[in-house]
Amino acid sequence: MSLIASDHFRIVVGLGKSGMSLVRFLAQRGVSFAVADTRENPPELATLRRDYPQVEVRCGELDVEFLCRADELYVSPGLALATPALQAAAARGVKLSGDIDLFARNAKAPIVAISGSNAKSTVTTLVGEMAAAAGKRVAVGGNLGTPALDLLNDDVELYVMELSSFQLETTNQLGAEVATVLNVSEDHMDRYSGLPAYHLAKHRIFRGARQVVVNRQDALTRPLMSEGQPCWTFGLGAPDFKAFGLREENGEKYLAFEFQNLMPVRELKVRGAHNQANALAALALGHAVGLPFDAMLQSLRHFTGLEHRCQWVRELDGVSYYNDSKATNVGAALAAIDGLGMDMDGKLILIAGGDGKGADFSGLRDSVAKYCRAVVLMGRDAELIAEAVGNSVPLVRVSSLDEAIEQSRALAQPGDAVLLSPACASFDMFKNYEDRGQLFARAVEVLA
Ligand code: UMA
Ligand code: ADP
Repeated sequence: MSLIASDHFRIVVGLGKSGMSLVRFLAQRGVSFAVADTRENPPELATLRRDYPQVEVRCGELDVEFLCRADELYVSPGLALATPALQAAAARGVKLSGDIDLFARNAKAPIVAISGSNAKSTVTTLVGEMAAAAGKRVAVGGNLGTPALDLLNDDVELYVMELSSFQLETTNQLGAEVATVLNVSEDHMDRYSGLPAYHLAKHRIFRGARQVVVNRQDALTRPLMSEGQPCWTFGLGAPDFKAFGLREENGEKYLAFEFQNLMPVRELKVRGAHNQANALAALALGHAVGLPFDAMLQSLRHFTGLEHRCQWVRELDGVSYYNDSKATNVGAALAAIDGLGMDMDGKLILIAGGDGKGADFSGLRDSVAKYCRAVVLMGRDAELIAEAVGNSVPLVRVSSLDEAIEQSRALAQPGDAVLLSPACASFDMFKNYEDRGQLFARAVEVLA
């Protein structure tokens, strides 16, 4: 049975990856729909024309009259619901929806739902690997990798979903088996009126959740309205009941659950306190859905981290180079600066800057003063960062990534590390964060 009314007309707004997954989903179920995108040449247009030539597509500025032909619009997470044409359609009674509610209504297996400002992809991947190690038929995706609707399959035993605030804005009832907001710090301030609006969007993940996982060190991760569900916690302090944390015994630090030590922290391959928090969060989520500890710990021992997240590239002249291109907001860059900084004897040469998405960079000031030898700034919002971090360390302005690497190399001393952790999106200078990270890694690899 398809859980979708067949007498309604729908329009998919946005023809990117999630839009195309909606097209496939609706077409397979014989639902009538059309497609709109504000771009003249959206990414999946050729695929749509090839595979579904009968579907009507409107490209370019959204036409409210056209949108109002629909009972319901499936809006891409990339488009703000505040877009005037969408609001005009909503005012005339058209429902604004997204792919995640549709996914949730059609998923037959329990859902592990993961949001947060940072660490979503890392924790989602880890829980997916833990479930696979436990022998579960697991599907992993959402904001990361495969769009939600493309994951639907009756054979799946567990869904592990990374969900962004953009996806959650249109999510009314997820009904996850366990849901978490890993942490909350400013991001996407070009789309939200402020932190409270962003926070509210993230918290929609808890709607209908049977269990929740909370970060003890971040009060903003607690559900706003508790429905009395079982609540597991994680944090870097020693754990108590229903809690995961770190415990030190005889000079050895352990990942621990309640009063049981699970595994020495030194067996983790990923570095930094933030990655220890991520391991604990993954354990809490996995435990909530009944994954056995031995399989989960085996996955943790093997996990070497994801590309572009504090990834070690090479050492040259006693200086390590790290690619943290995925640090597209201040919270992520801080985790890298603090995490690496407190773990090493030398100092950091930080390469930062790009499209700041309206962020307040002043949070970087103390960590830069404490752990950096210099900051190399590039990109559109370089001056905003310069103003925010002040004069505690030398600031060097550059106009390209190659120049940033050259200057960093000249500034670094043996024992230091060069860290690309921009605290900004990449779109002012690069295709995306992957492009930025790959160009950095390649340029560093060929340094002679
Ligand atoms: N756009 C338009 N007009 C449109 C539709 C989109 O100009 O009519 C532009 C917007 O600038 C938008 C961009 O195109 O930001 C991408 O929109 P899209 O509909 O082409 O996006 P998809 O390919 O469907 O990708 C979306 C998510 N993108 C965003 O939320 C911006 C992907 O997350 C996600 O993997 C994919 O759905 C599958 O679920 C990416 C992302 O950057 C990785 N997410 C943000 C993040 O992680 O910070 C939230
Ligand atoms: P997301 O999917 O939420 O963007 P990722 O796992 O891709 O998360 O990591 C994004 C960035 O956040 C990386 O730069 C990474 O180093 C940083 N990061 C990882 N874990 C944490 C954490 N627990 N707190 C803050 N930042 C983190």
